[in-house]
Parts: sequence; structure tokens; C-alpha cells
Amino acid sequence: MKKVFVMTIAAALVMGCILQSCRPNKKGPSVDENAAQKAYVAPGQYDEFYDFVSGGFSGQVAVYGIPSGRLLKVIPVFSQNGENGYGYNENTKAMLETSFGFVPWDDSHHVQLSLTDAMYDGRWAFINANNTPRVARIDLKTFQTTEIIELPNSAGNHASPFVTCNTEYLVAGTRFSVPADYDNGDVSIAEYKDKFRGHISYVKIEKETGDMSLDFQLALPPFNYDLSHSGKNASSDWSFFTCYNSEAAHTLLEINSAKNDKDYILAVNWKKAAEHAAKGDCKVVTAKYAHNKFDEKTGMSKSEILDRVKVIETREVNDFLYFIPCPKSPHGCDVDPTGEYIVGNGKLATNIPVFSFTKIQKAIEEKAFDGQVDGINVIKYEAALHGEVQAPGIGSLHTEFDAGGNAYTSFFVSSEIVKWNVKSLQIIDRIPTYYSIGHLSVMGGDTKKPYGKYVIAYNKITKDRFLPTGPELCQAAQLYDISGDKMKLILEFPTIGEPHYAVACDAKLLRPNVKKFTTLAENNNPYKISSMAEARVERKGNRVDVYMGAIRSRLVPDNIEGIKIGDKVYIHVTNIEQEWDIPHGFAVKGNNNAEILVMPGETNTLKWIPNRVGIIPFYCTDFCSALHQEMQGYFRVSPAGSATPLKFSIDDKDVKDLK
Ligand code: K7E
Ligand code: CUA
Repeated sequence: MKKVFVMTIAAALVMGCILQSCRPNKKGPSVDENAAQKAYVAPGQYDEFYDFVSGGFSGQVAVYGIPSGRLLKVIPVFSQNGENGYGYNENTKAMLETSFGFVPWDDSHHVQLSLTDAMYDGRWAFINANNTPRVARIDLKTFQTTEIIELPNSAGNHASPFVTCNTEYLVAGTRFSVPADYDNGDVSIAEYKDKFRGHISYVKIEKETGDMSLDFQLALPPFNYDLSHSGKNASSDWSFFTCYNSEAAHTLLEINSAKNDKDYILAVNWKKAAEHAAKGDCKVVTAKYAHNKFDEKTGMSKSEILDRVKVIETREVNDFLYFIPCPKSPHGCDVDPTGEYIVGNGKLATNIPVFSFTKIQKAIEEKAFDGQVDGINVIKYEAALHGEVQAPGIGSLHTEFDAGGNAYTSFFVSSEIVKWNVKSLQIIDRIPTYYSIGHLSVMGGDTKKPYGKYVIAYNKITKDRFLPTGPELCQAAQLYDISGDKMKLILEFPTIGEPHYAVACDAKLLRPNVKKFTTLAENNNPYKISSMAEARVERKGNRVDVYMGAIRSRLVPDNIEGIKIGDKVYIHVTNIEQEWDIPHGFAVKGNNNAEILVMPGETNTLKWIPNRVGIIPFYCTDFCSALHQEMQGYFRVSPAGSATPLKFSIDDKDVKDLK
């Protein structure tokens, strides 16, 4: 029976369609009869969980309420967001700087929440940028991106950013192996095996402030480091990575990286690695990378380019890491709540291997090795193995856990979630997803005490699930009740971008700490005004600074003359309101830029380079009051070199700038 199954996979592989999904029968499981009740959150009531969902190719993070599936917020992280000016305004532009210059977009896959003793502590969320390798930190008081650090020597920052159990480090592995930035990268791709390396970064997190710094990197064999999770409890000092392409192929990976029966899980004792780096068992190399920080006190961001990183060459220093064979082209790498079991999800495997941390330690002690790869010991498969879940499904991707010793694995090809017992490895239940599930997430499923209750499937394909919207359809999340033995489908909702990993925490953890507004006294922005009396316009050469106030229902000053072609105009809008949820927006006709959306007590700066002579109106874009439509004004733009004097009006009086 098993042989037939293996042959089916082989045959499918030959036909080149293994990674395409089969769609389950549309009839599928019936929706749970109490679904409406279970997912219903009455108007005015709060959801039980905040769910932070990666936006994939949108580059952002979406926040949903669970169980209702309400979209609460999109947090812009790696992509410009015209809606509020993130990445467009002068305050946040620097957040998207990299060693390549300004990069306005990225692809973000994995969200993590900061941990204390392997439990969410409600302080920060972290997310990776795949394309131009970066990791970001989001402040969970403001739900804003406050820091982004670039990762040199990397490409396709996919095994990222996985948090160690007390948020000591964010771990970030490169999916593409590439020549290191510190080597001459102008090499023939045919020299892949010699010249290409895989780098894994350890980004240190400052305990009190959350500040990120690149502490050290590991230089590794040229495989594809795909996913990771950190240990818990006894395995706290370890991080685990799946890697595929142990063939070190560099062309037609679909075939050439699927030859080996087993690839690897890499187990790294990060504490020992950090000690090596601190002791100097590494080289300090030159590699350019950006470090961008948003200062919540001034509301401004800064970017600096750093140029040094410590690299531990694992060909030479390798007493802290081990390869463990893992069948076949593994993707997800998940650690159960006890920290004892490590699950590899082989995309082409016919089983799910579960490794035991205790056995791994014993194997290391007894040197139960099966040779080396590039100087790194390979632990014998059987010596590390707890056991295998047999014939669970096709195309396993990711596994999450509940508090009752159960695991939930997503299967992309057979489009289902399979529930199994971690210890006994017995399958308990399976349920179809619609369609082609990628990640899945149990509430609190990556902590040492999951909340359980629900698992959410994040699906790639929604053909015939929703009203059609042309060639491009949304991706979707499906919510399953897992409180009983059987999983039950209770809700389905579209997501932004392409959701990959997501994490959900108890709303009570964040709700009391959420910031409502900035007081004008604590606003340290250099361009703020504290009252309309300070509103003004200043010119220095061809730079014009407009210090503007916004309050229901006026923008002050409202008539500004004496702007000329060739000027650069910076409009600093301070929202004078001191009340929660009264933003004002600001936009200028014809500006080759976005709007700004200014929260109460904050100052945002919009740059405008006028390129047409005439009268250019501006207005508030957020319907803030009954007289919102009255929040407007005019710029008069005159030709370059014209003699039009600079003047502006406050309360109907023209005020001339005497300077
Ligand atoms: Cu499986 Cu990028 Cu985590 Cu998506 S990855 S599915
Ligand atoms: Cu302020 Cu509309």
C-alpha cells in the first residue's frame, strides 16, 4: 500500500505537477451547524483575540479580530502606504532605506510576537522582508513600525524572523545561498558549490527598548535555509532550521533539488554560537546594511548605513551545530509547546518526521554521527528520531500545536489540515481546506501554553468561494473550531495580500496598553506647533517650511502666496486635537506624493515640489467633523524668480513675512 503511494508521488513528480494542488470536492465538510453563533461577535463587542497576519506580497501586516474575522488594521511595514503616507512622508521615508537605496516594497511572510519564557509578552511584533532581506519591529502600543534592520550576505530572507524564547535574538536564515557581500560576487553561477554560501543572521534584541542590532552571522554550506523555530524549555538555547537543496543545485531546482531522499534540519546552539562570536572565534567583515529607526518621541525616522558584521565560518568553528537528515525537501520547522519535539514538514515526503530533543542531545554525546557536511557533523536519522506520522497527506508544509499534545499539519497538495498526537503519532482527524492551505495558526500555537480554541488555515486559492472579481481573486482565511476532537469549519474571510504565517494573542494582553493619542507636550517633533498662534510660513533660499495647524474645522494658515516654481515646500501639519480617534488628513492638488494622515497631537511632514503656476488647493482628507469640507486652503504658485511676496493668512488677516 505504502509502495503504491510512493510510486504515485514519483509519477506525479515526473509529470511535474506535484506542487500543484488538487482541489477537494466542493461539497466538502459541512459548515458546523453552530458556526454563526461561534463566530458571531455582536456589534459593539470585542473579539477575544488579536490575529497578526503577514501580508505576503503586500509587504504589510494585517490585524484581524478573532473569531469574527473583522479586519481591524493594516500596519504598513515594508511597502509604501498612500493611505496614511507611510514611506511617502518625511517622517517615515527613511524606514525604507537600504544599502541599495530606497526600496518601496517587499514580501513579508512570518510574524512573531515578542516572548518572555516562551509566552507572548505583548511588547513587539516582528516580521521579515524576503526580497531585500530585512527584519522589522512593530510597537504593539501604537501598532506602528518602529525599526527595520537590513541583513547583509543574504537573499530571500525566508527562515525569518524567529524569536528565541526570551526574545534574546531574532533568527534569520537566507533562502538563496549567494556569494557573500564581502567576497567578490562577480563569479560564474556554475561555481555555485565553491563560491556561494548560506548565511544565518542572529539579530540581538535589547531587553528594555527592543532595539535591534546584528550580533553575528553563521556562514554555512550553500543550501536553501527555509524555515525555523526556536526551542522552548530544555531546548531554549537552540534554534532549528529546515534546509532543502542539499544537492546544492543552482538550476532547475524543481528537479535538481529533489534528488536526495533526505535534506536536513540544522540544529544550532545559539548560546554557544554567541559565546564564540563574543570571544572572537569569527571574522569581522565589511558588509553594508541599513539600520532604520523611528523615534516615537519626535515622530521622525533616521537611517544609517553600518559596515561591519561578525561572521562565524562553520567550516572552522562547528562544535555548536549539527545537521539532522530530514525527508524530503522540508519546509516548515516547528517545535511543540514542551520544546521536546521538532517537526520537519517534507513537501515531497510521505511521512512527517518528529525529532526528539533528548535524543538529539544523546546522539551528540555518543557521537552517533553519519559523517560530516563541510565539517559539520550529521546526526544519524534514527538516533534523533522520535517517530514518523505515516501517510498523513500530500505536500506537508507547516505544523502548529494545541495545549493538549496535539499537532495540526497543513497539506498544500491534498488541501487539508490533519490533526495528530505528538507522542503517539496517531492521526486523530482531518478536514479539507478551500483551497491549497499554506500556513496555519492555532491561537497561541507557537508558545509553550497555546490557547487552542481555533486553528486558522491561510489558503492560497479561493476559486468559487467568493463573488468573482476578475482574474485576480483574494486569498482567504478559514477558521476552524478545535475545542472538540473533530475540527469544525465555522468561518471564512478574505485577507490582504497573501497571508503566510500569523500569530494570535489574547486581546487582554494588548488592549490595556494601546496608546490613544500623543499629548502636545510629549510631541518632540522639531516642526510641531503647540497652538494656531505659532502657525507660520518661512522661506530659506528655495526651501519653504509651512508650519500648519489642524483642528476641527480649519487648516491654518489657509491662504499661502509667494510660492515659486523651483521651490521645495515642506508642509508640517500638527494635529492640535487632544482626543482619541480624531485624525486630520492633508493633501495638495497635483503633488507627486501621497497624503498624510496626522493623529491627534502628532506632526507629519509632506513634501511638495510645485510644478505648475497657478492656484493649488489643499484640504483635509479625513471626514473629521460636520464642517470637514470647510477644512481647505490655497497655495498661489508664481513663476520662478517672480516678485510675489511670501504671505499667509490666519483668521482672515493676511500676515506678511517680514524676513
Ligand atoms: Cu510556507 Cu513563506 Cu512560511 Cu508561505 S511560507 S505558505
Ligand atoms: Cu479635518 Cu477633515
